[in-house]
Amino acid sequence: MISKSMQEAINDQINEELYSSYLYLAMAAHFDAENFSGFAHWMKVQADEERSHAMKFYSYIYDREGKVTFKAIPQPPSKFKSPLDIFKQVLEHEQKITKLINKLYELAIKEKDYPTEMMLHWFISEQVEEEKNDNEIINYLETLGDSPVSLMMLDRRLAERK
Ligand code: OFO
Repeated sequence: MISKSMQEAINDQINEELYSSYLYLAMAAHFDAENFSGFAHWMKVQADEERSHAMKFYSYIYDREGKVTFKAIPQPPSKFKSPLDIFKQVLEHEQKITKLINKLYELAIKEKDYPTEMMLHWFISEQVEEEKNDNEIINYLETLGDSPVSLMMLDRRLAERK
């Protein structure tokens, strides 16, 4: 059975994942409003992934005979700046999530909660992948600039995300 402290920490992480989903959906809504359908698609896929992260934690709590409790999800921003600025915001957000996942891992070590350590390995690798993806897009935007042509090219590329 999962400890009360670990259950609470994972419930807090579920809230963070759901907020991440909401944040990326807000970014998708911004890009759709700006007619960047590829950027919007990328953000919608990311929003779905974040919800699936929340659900991984949700299922894990029940696998360990715990209970999920939800807290309010904060309102995401509705005003955004340039695509480069938005992806820098995404990276910053993911770096915060990485720190939170690491904290959960530290708690698992402290409590000698080996199953939670194992479960978190997936999230630790996932954070490496997410930060890498964000950095690639930031590098593209910094190298090629934000001229209409380079933004259109990137929009087409991001539309291909599965
Ligand atoms: Fe964006 O990552 Fe979830 O955990």
